[in-house]
Amino acid sequence: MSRLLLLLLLPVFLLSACGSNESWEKEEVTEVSHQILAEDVKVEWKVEGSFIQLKMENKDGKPVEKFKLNHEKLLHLIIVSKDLSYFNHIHPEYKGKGIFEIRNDFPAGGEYKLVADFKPVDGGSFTKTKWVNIEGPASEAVPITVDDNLEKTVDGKRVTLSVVPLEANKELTLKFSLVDEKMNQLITDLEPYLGAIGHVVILSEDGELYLHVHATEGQGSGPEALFETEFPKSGVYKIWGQFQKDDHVFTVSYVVNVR
Ligand SMILES: [Cu+2]
Repeated sequence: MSRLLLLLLLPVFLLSACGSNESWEKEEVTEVSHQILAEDVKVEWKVEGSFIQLKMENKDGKPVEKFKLNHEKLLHLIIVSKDLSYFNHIHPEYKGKGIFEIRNDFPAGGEYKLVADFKPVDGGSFTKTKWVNIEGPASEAVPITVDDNLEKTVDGKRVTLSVVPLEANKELTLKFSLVDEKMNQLITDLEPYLGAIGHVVILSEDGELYLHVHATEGQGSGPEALFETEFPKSGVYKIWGQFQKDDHVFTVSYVVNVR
């Protein structure tokens, strides 16, 4: 009797095992095909005078329409002049259908690098860049010189940067120490800027390498702000640190030579 039952049940077991395995495999496949890779997303850039438009498309030319909030914004746009003397960090408005728009007053004609950071739903953190030529009289290029002193004062705030170690291909920490110059006091009332203690952008001297920088989690409000990154190769880099205090965002920049 029991042998009969076993013979009857065996095919059922085999069938169900096989069936569930098949559907599991199918699920895997669908999930993989859902993931968007950076190379699958293309940005159509349109820059006319001060008007900037970005159109996010997939390989088939269809708009990529859904984005995740990343540091409180759907899209971060960094604009730098070719000599890296001009820097702006702005947030274009989402118009739907994969289109973002904003205006930016370029200070002079000439070449600028535009860097867009965004996260499509079903994708990772993507960075897309574009060199554009802005019409109009160009200003004279400011040569990039390596700072021998990483102490800068902006709007009455003295910000000292230390980078240890200042070497390529090593995980390193950027430490900004902030002092109120007038009061000669440590700044301990930094406000969160884009959901973090600050924002840091790094570009190589030629503007070609853009580094992702992450604020160390769980930091307070000063007087120190820590960030983690890694320089991909030796050379000269410009670093911009952005912080917020008294409702006002200020930017400090440094030029370093990475061994
Ligand atoms: Cu931003």
